[in-house]
Amino acid sequence: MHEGAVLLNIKTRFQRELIYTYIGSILVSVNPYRMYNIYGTDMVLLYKGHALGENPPHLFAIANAAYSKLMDANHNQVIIISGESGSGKTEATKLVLRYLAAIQHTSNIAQQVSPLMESFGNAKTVRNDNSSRFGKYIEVFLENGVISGAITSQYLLEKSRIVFQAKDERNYHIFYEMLAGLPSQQKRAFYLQDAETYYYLNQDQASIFRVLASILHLGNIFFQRHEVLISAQEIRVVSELLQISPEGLQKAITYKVTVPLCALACFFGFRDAVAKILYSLLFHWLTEKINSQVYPHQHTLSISILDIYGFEVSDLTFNSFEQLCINYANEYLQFFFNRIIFREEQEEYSREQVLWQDIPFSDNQPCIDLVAAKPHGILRILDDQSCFPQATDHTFLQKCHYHHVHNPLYIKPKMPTPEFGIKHYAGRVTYQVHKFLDKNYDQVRQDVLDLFIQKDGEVTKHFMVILWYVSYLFLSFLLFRCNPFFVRCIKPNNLKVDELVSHQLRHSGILETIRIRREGYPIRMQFDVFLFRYKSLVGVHQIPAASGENCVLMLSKLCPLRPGLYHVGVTKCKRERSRHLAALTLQRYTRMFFVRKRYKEFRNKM
Ligand code: AOV
Ligand code: MG
Repeated sequence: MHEGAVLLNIKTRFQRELIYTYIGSILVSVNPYRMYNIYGTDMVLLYKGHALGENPPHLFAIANAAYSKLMDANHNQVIIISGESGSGKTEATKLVLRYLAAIQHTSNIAQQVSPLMESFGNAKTVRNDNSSRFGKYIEVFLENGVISGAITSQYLLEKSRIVFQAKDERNYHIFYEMLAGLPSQQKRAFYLQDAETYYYLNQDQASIFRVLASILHLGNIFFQRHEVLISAQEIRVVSELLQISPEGLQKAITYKVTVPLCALACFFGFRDAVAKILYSLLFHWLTEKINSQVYPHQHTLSISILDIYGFEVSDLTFNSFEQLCINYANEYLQFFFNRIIFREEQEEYSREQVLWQDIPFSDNQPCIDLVAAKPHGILRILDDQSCFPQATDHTFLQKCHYHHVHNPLYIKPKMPTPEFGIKHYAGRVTYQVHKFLDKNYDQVRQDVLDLFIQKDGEVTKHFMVILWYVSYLFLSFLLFRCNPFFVRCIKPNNLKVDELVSHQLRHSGILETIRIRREGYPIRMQFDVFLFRYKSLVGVHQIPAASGENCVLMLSKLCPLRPGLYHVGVTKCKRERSRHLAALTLQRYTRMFFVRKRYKEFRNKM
């Protein structure tokens, strides 16, 4: 078991149109970029009620395992789907939801939640035409095994996209959909009917369009040649759409442009901050609206699915505050993955009462600390600096350099460029500090909030509580409550399949998992399973009684045994890794033994 072998396996299977592979209990999914006929009712029935491993690897098997475990263990389950941008996380999320609905013939929650969430939260990027620009955590509640409702939480919507898109990227789908849809009466009627059927949103659509339209109008407010030439028309339209006072808006904007030093920058900053806050309020409101339609009567046990945006490492694009947040979320997910996999190993050993030594594993806690630990984590410094009126991106950067220059995971640029680097688990990323302070400050900008508070203080305050909950730490409390299943999505590249895939494998922690297993006891088999599997090799027809002694007896007939090469646990027989047999697992060993024996028989016959 090494990188090359894993890679070859995944590749061969992929070429045979088998996109799913298990590595231990982890499901690896390689995005085929075309729909195979593997998600129909026949497949649902095939996987329903069958344990992992009974059928070929499939996402449905994981969904079924989560369901069975919830029923058996009476414990919350979570399916954590990770992988680079465009690797298939969101599609996998929808398939899991589809499976859960199909096994009990209930309506598909995904069908109700996904289209709207994707319109407002997904956009075309260079990596994925339907890239999620927010993190999503869907809890599906079950009462006596039957779906009773769902709650969707969303995290860290990428707000900068509303006012700025990189080359070849687009704004959120909804803007184009609205513009394409509205002029055509027929299309609009169809959409309204659609929404009416599923969400009962028809009476609210006007306000949605009002906010969206006002965002577009806001973007068109310019001023020319350093003169305050904001058209009264624009002010009127925007304030009417937003139902705020035109004087308030005018005053706020004029105040901004009269600040002498940074008039232009301040003005645009303010304008964009209003647009961003408006959109995120809309997105929050929408999520709540969707939740209210499918809200469970009571919070019973749940199966949750986590689908966040993938790690973004690129030297070609500009990495800013958003990328730091996205990458931190992924870093945290990796931390969780390591802990769980390692803990599982540890628990298995102690359950089986097998002595073992500590196995080192690459822990990314130091990186988590660098980004977010109190008091000097980078995001902490940023929060701190955001409270000082004199602070700038430059002072923020200097503080980061000061506190972390000796941290091996921190990269201070050799030249005095306005950037810093972080060695993440998935690679090294350089962040440009330009606008870091503004972007962080945007989350809580009082001058922008004041605009809306005049109108309806209560509602706005309520929204702000949600907004402040930006929480890069959201993952911790949610995930540790549940029993996890992991799906690692991989994006193939037809030009450079191996290189690209091996990079993702290495950085996903899958190879690390294999290493940890190999360092300990890679092969563990239950006594009865072991005896059943190998009985014919020793010419026994009856399965011997399931005991450790019988396993050792059988093993000694199969291959030369030395004490220390194997361990007998409470329920399982384990083969220890030895220096000589490092790569030779028991399974392969006995297979070889078997083949040689057959070959001898064959030769004798000839
Ligand atoms: P992502 O969620 O992982 O990216 P998506 O789930 O949006 O990626 O997948 C990207 C595209 O790949 C989809 O639009 C489909 O065309 C295709 N695809 C994904 N999974 C499958 C599948 N199982 N079978 C067939 N086609 C598939 V991002 O949201 O960008 O991190 O932020
Ligand atoms: Mg996605």
